Amino acid sequence: MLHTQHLTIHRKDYTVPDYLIETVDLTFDLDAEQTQVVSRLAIRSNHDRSGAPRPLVLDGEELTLVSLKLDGVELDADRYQVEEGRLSIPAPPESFQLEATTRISPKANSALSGLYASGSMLCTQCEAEGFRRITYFIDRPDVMAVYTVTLKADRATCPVLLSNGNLTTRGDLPDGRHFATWHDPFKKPSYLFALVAGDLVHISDRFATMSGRQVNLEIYVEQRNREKCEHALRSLERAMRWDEEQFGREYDLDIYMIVAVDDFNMGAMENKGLNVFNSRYVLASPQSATDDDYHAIEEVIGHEYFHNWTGNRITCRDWFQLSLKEGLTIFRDQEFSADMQSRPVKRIADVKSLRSAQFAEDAGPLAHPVRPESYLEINNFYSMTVYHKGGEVIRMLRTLLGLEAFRAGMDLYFERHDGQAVRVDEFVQAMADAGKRDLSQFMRWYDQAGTPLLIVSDDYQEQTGIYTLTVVQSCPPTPGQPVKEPFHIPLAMGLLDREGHELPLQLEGEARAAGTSRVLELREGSQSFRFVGIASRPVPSLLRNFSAPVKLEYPYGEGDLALLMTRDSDPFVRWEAGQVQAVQLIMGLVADIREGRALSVKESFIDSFGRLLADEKQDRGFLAEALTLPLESYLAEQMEVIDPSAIHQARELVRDTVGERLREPLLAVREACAPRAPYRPDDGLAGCRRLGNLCLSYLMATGSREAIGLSMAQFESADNMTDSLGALSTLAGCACPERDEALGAFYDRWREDRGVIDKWFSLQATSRLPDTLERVMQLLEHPDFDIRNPNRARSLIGAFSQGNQVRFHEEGGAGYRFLADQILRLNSINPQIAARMLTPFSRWRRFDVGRQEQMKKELARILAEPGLARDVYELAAKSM
Ligand code: 0A1
Ligand code: ZN
Repeated sequence: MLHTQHLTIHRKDYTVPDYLIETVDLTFDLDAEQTQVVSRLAIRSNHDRSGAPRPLVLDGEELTLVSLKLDGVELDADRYQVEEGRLSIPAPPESFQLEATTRISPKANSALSGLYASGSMLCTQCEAEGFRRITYFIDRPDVMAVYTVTLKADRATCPVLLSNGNLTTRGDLPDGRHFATWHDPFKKPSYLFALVAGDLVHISDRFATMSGRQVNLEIYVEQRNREKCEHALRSLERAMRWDEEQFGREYDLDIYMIVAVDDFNMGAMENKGLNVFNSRYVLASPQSATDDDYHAIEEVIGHEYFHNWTGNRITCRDWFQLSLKEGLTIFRDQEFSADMQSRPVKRIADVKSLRSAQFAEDAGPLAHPVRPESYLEINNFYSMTVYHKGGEVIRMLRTLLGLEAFRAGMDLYFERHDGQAVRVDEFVQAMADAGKRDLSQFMRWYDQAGTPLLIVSDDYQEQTGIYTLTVVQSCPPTPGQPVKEPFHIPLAMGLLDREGHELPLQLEGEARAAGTSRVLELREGSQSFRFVGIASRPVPSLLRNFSAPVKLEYPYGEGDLALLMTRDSDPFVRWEAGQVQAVQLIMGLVADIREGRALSVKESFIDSFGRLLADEKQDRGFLAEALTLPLESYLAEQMEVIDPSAIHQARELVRDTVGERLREPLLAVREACAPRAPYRPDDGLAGCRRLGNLCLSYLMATGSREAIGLSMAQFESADNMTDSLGALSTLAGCACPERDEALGAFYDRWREDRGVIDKWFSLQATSRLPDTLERVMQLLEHPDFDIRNPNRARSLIGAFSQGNQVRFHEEGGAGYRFLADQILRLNSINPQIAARMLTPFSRWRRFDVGRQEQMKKELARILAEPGLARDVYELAAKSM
């Protein structure tokens, strides 16, 4: 049972707010030590006043109240109550102005929620419930108001003063201070409020929207980062154009600002007209950023921009609807990235991350529906499920409706709900109306947790030419949901004959075939589909483009997989067939290791790997994905009881064997991928670099002097971070003298660059060498380690515990003790980050009894801590 001191919030308890706030006028006297906030709210009653008026209850945390006036008159102390968390006025008038003056301390705010200091600047983070740490307010997303904000600060240290909307006036004040006033004409919920003050420089450009309006685009950074914003700016322009072209959505203010801050809990925040970004998703230079960094920046810039319509113009009625904006915006940013890069490679990357992180979440004690039923701390629900499974749910809607009806559904949603705070239901209804479809069963995707399993079997009758596919769906129990109803699932598929030709797909009763790829709609526990006119037993190509977030089982033979891998028209299925082969091989070896049998890697695997490697026609980026073995974390998901060391040993054996047996082709492909010209991030060669580095990593798996020499040479000569890091990561995993030499040189070169030093910490934390934990502990003492900086904490503690399965789960439990110690340190500094670090402990049930006991012991130690933050308490208690 969960503790009573923490209140559980239930979705079913939603009621409309008793009061609404129409306008908000804020004046900030900014100072890092102590900031004064004067708030003037125009409030009106929103309940039936024929009976007694209801109390006005305002949220407020860590605020010092200086004065409170109602319609200009100071309120006597007996007319209101202040307790931790809220301020109430028992019987206010029907409509009135409330003026509250409060004091806050940005510098003391290490939780990075509300107004806080990052380096020399002041900035805010209000989602989900940070606004109440700035001033008293009805801090919920269905209270939408028009904001006018005046910022006052010291002119010398804070020349730049920014808030949402348009700048209306600015000027000087006595004592070396100055002010700026901003007005945002769009009604918005408090979580979208933002301010930034500091000594910043900006780069800018003009953007002409599709209707011809001019918009100023401005990216603000600290002086030393001025040269690193170009890519972010171009990404923003691409995102703006893309949203116009794909969704007909135009930007709506005269200015769009992005500010990069070094201390930030998440990736970035979509505040209206003033995005605040974790600097890692803004700053890039060709020498210091990898190809992946460039792509991630483009994606996150797109994500926050797309929120302007899916999140800001139409927002969430309550936080249970979070996926309304997040799932939809993830889907939009994935599509944007797919259009900017390679669509198949992007889809594969997204599926990999969904499977390794979201499927694991869905299979554990923290499993929750895309639209949860209850929470203690909403910050804990910014989860893989709400975001990425939520994105897959939108994708399924598009698959079911088709492109045209889906677009019509989006248009209808914008038309109906612009300016409103709505539920997921309103979105799905717009889709149902535009597509003329009944989506009531589809809603189960929002309400039932767990990853459905599809068991597919088939039957072929030569005499009749009928091929029958039978699909049985089920979904395992999850906390609070022992029994599941069948989902409405789009299963995209095709059939291949033995030569690999795609067969026309005609279901019994249909007049003619409908192409060679189609979407079967599953709605029942068990369903059969009868295809006619099939001349010989086909190989089914299933779940094309990963058309649903499900697990699928079909008894493929080795020949079937080889056929799909080389001949299927769908790149995802081609990639997946290779992964299934690799999983089968590695899991076979895991069994051999556990049974003490002799180990050898099947010839046929090396042969097919070699053939793929030699295939010059394949896109390089796709080939790199196809030749990458499944992650240890994904392999772990395939085991009843996870054996991290056997998984690691088996996977390493395969890598070593490939490196040994395919030495020559690996050398040749790497050579062919070697740079011919100076690096440019947009030279279209990212796939080539990935493949070259992958070849190097296979060669390095053998530990040969030759490979170490190649790695060192690449490390020393690389003119870009992708190749430098590609080499260094292999060296960081190598028990050779070059390891410390290279790590030392890298540090010396990059010590002034925070983003790169984060990578330096991560590389060491994810090294598979046996001394890694010892190293990590030493790195905690490194002068550059700062647990208060979320990126740095993640780069060491997070990377080790979430990216190094074999070393974290090492027998003896030292990794667990280390993590629990760090979580307890973080608990009092930054509860959100502390809570996110708990994930590995939530998986304890999947391990052997010894590890279970050790992990539970650490969870108990965390739970016994006095003053545990709600964020940490919720996840630790639910994990137990
Ligand atoms: N809405 C942002 C994510 C975000 C959520 C919470 C934050 O602070 C607790 C910060 C950012 C997005 O989806 O990008
Ligand atoms: Zn988002």
